[in-house]
Amino acid sequence: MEYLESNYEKWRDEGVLVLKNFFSSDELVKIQADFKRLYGETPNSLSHYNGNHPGSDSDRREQFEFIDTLPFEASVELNLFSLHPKLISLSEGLLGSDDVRLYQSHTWAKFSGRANYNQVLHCDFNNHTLTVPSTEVRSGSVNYLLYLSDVTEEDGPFCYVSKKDSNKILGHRCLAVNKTNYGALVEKEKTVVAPAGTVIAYTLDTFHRGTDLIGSNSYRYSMSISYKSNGNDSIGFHVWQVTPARNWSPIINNASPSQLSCLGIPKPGSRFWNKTTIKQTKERWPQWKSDPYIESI
Ligand SMILES: O=C(O)CCC(=O)C(=O)O
Ligand SMILES: [Fe+2]
Repeated sequence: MEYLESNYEKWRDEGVLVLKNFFSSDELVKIQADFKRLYGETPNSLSHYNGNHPGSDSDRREQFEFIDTLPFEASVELNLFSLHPKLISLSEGLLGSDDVRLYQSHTWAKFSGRANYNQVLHCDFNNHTLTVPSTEVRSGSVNYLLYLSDVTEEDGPFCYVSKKDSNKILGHRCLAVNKTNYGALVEKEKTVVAPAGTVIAYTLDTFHRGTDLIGSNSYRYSMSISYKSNGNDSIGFHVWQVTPARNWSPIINNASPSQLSCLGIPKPGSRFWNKTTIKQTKERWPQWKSDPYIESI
């Protein structure tokens, strides 16, 4: 994690880290094949449709039309991608915690012409907490946007304003913009044009926005993923337990104890585990790898 040490101040002061090629093209082969199968490369080739995303207006609904939530009807690799050991350790480093939780995991495809993906600059805290972002970067949360296709200027790149710049323009820790200062903020915007495999990490108090796909046949594959420290009840998004009817087996059967703990499954050694809970969990998930849990009691 050398890049973390050299980038920590940047993360704290700017609120964004762009880690190009964090995932190698080899690591993306199965992931991209799944996206292609689930979403296709044009909206007309879609085999997957999830059009009921609640939004405040039709524009919003359209932007979020091709979005899905973990677990996915896809390979083990895609199901475990937001729990990738490299993302877990990056989150631990950025949050300063050795016990982190995955609280958001979406696949998301965008297609030129399908919606207007331009957003206004905003901070994401609104639907991650009922209060405001923490002033301590380590007690907050880390949001990731993962590029899973190459993103040029034409493919709807993510744009952001560093906290250093937004603090200068809006005043320290201002979380809202108005008509008077919006133009100055936009002038400081940086555009993330980057290859597939890039990870953009950003805090809940960093201004950013999605942009429109302007290529004639562009698509953008991405995942939006969020982590927080264990015990931080002020932040949330998904409740994993609420979807038992979805297929959790690729995850339960293949994830390591440390990956499962990011979903709230107690680690081996926790008081939760005893002969009864292990036996009954095994009955519920026969392929679950229970050895580390058995060994720990
Ligand atoms: O997709 C993007 O580039 C950013 C989207 C975004 O910021 C959002 O939907 O809150
Ligand atoms: Fe956002």
